[in-house]
Amino acid sequence: MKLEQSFMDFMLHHQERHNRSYKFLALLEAVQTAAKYIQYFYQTGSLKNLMCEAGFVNVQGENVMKMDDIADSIVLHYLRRSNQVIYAVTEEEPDPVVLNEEGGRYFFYYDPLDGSSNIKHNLPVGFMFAVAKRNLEGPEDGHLRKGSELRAAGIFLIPNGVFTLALADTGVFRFHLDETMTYVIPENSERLIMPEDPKGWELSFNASNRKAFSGHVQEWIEEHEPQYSFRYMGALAADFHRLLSNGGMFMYPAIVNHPKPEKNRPKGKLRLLYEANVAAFIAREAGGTAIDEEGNDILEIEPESPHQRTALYVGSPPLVESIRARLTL
Ligand code: FDP
Repeated sequence: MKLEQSFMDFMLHHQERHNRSYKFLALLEAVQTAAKYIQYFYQTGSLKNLMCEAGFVNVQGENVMKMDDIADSIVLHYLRRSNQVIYAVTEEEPDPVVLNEEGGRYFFYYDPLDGSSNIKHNLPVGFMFAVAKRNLEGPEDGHLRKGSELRAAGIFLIPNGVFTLALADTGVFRFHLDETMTYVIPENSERLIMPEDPKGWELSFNASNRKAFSGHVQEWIEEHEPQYSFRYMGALAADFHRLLSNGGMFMYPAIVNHPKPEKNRPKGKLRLLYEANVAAFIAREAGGTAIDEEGNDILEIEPESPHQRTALYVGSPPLVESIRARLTL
């Protein structure tokens, strides 16, 4: 009989080895419980008529799906129960949700169900999150944290049952949901490092947008695309998941040449705090890197608002550096 190590056991040992508090464990216990409930609702959603629009739009003007709403309520419920979170920034609420201002230790930034267009097809979506810590030395001013100050970030791929977790200065680990609904780490798993060998590298972007990218980006794509396979699932959580294993680059460039100018997105589409930073932080811990349209490191962008958008180029350093050189010409 083969018994795998559970995620919580893995974390318990990690916290003990590094002399860390158990408060982070309490937070992650809440987070993984929420992910399992989301997984359950997602898997059974088609039978309960949940994979459709909820009938209202969110702060970003996007149609909210019933599953987005359910996933958000689940996450907020368990974060509140944990008592560990000062406030949470969620894609679904205009303002940060205050949870435990006095006693909380962490800031939690999340997208409860990234990749909404996949929902009605039952295709992969992701619960993406990032964690920063209260200032323990002095008074806490509650400002939004930049990516380089994060302590952890993770993606639950739903309904595939794979959980990727990056811990600051420690690395990236993958856990799989087993038959008992426990996240476990397969025996002899090593920390995940993006492959340096370009043989399996892939490019990932929405190809229908390519003529709307800047001239520099279009030129770069024309020069480089013949060397790589192209993959795009339409959910950052899923596309980035694949990229992390295979290497290459995921990009969602700024849209600056759209035939309908009102559809331009000069600041990019993805949200800095709970999409771009999550991918960038995980990439950093796996040996990768990430930049925005101006060539700035994603993790060094000082957030100005909870739902701030950014362009994103994330992946294997040689590819990201080569497009950085082009973007900063
Ligand atoms: P979605 O709009 O379906 O929620 O920012 C969210 C996101 O998905 C990402 O997950 C995904 O990478 C991107 O937007 C997809 O956008 P396009 O449909 O424009 O390709």
